[in-house]
Amino acid sequence: MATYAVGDLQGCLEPLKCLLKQVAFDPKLDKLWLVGDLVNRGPQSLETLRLLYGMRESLICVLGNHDLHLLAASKHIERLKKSDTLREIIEAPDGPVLMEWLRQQKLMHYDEQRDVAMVHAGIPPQWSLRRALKCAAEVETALRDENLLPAFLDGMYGNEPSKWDNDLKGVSRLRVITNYFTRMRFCTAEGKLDLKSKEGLDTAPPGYKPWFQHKERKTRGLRIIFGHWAALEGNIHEPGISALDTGCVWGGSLTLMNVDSGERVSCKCDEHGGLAPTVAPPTPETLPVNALR
Ligand SMILES: [Mn+2]
Repeated sequence: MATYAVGDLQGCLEPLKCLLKQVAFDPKLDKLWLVGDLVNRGPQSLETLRLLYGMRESLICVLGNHDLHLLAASKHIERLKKSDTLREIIEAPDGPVLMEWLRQQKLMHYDEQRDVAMVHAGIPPQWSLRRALKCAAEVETALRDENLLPAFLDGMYGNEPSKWDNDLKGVSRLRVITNYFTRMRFCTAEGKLDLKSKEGLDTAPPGYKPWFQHKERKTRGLRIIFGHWAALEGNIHEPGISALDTGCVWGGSLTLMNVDSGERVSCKCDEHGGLAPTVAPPTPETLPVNALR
């Protein structure tokens, strides 16, 4: 019985299957945590969702920006961008069931026993664990409520307000919460977001840092698992913080981590998010028949 967390799948079905096989994942015994961005950009978003839905009892899932974008695009197809590969889900006969399942997922998971949290992008430095869970619950409520959902999805896009304020109301309040949990990379110690920079740790705009590097961060000491930031390539050296997005859809790899031991395995992806061909072992040089005797 093991608990694993896997990085951003983005429709990379074959690399996911490769990882599950590597750890001999048993859905009856084991648990799989998903850091979000289950779909989009990769080659098999629909089939990935189908596989996950089939094993939903074994999953814990937080939503990423691409998952929320799918939900919004399913209501207004014109929201699809050229680079999106989500249409196959929206048009599939089982699309509504799959998206209904997605809508029930969380923005933040907290495992009390392990004292581990999982989010797609991060938790802003000025938020305590308690505050983060409360804010995640506000968005989760809007997602699950038929009456609140359309206004949330309509108002979800945009970079403002760039900073949390307790007095924010309505969709702008939900928007900044959603941006923290699903889009954040760099911010100030007070939680002012820069949503434009997407590259590595050393590319922070002046005055900004990766969200997890602020000394003042209130969740220091809490273990946090996150995805979203492919440019980190899974390499950060921040105690307790695990970055799992290793850029499967960008020719990197898909990474799975044992939540308790921290042990990682990965499967190499090709530049389209398929499984990279394994390098064949070198064949012994053809020997003359006599030499084999
Ligand atoms: Mn993302």
